[in-house]
Amino acid sequence: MESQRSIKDRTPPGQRLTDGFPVLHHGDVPHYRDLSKWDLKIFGQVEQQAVIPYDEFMKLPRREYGNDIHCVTTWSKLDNVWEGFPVAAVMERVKLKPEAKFVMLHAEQGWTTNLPLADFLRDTSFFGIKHNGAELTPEHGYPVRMVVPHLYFWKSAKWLRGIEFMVKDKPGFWERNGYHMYGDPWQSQRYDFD
Ligand SMILES: Nc1nc2c(c(=O)[nH]1)N[C@H]1C(S)=C(S)[C@@H](COP(=O)(O)O)O[C@H]1N2
Ligand SMILES: [Mo]
Repeated sequence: MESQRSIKDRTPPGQRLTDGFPVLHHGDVPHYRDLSKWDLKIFGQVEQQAVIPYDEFMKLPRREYGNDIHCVTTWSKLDNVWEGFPVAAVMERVKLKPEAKFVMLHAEQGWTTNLPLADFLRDTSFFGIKHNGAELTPEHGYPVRMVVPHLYFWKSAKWLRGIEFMVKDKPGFWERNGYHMYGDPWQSQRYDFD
């Protein structure tokens, strides 16, 4: 159990703990007025692409998740409690082609981040809608953000709109700008030369 490990053992090398919840992103915060226009598109290496409208997405089974998050800029925040949807609930809507090995997460305004399929499918990865009891604020990714807690937090796309399955790994936004392709906080995989 996470909570039985000491705080020191839960803090990756080079990280400092914070009780706050810093806001970090590139570009503007989207403010949604009309969520009837929101959908999540699942495409790429799938037999048939799927588009899940907001109302339908919100009806997926919800779960509570507890985790620690580690940002590449050296802050870590322990004991987050989230409400979200399991990745498996969304994966029921598509049939993956056997060639699918990597995922590109697409956010509003064209922001992207890449990760291996196996990391996306881990049962600790999820679509987050609430953090510590409150609906996500616009700054933290409202209405839906990805949460992949075992990788640096830049892989946790805010304002998620698309999931693309790929044959080969491709760099997303920060990965094209010098960040690591994988981003394991326990291996300090911060930059492409780490
Ligand atoms: N869509 C989008 N998601 C994003 C980013 C971004 O620029 N755009 N930045 C990432 C980075 S670098 C971090 S550290 C976390 C920060 O999440 P927070 O602002 O909720 O702390 O969001 C990640 N998700
Ligand atoms: Mo970050």
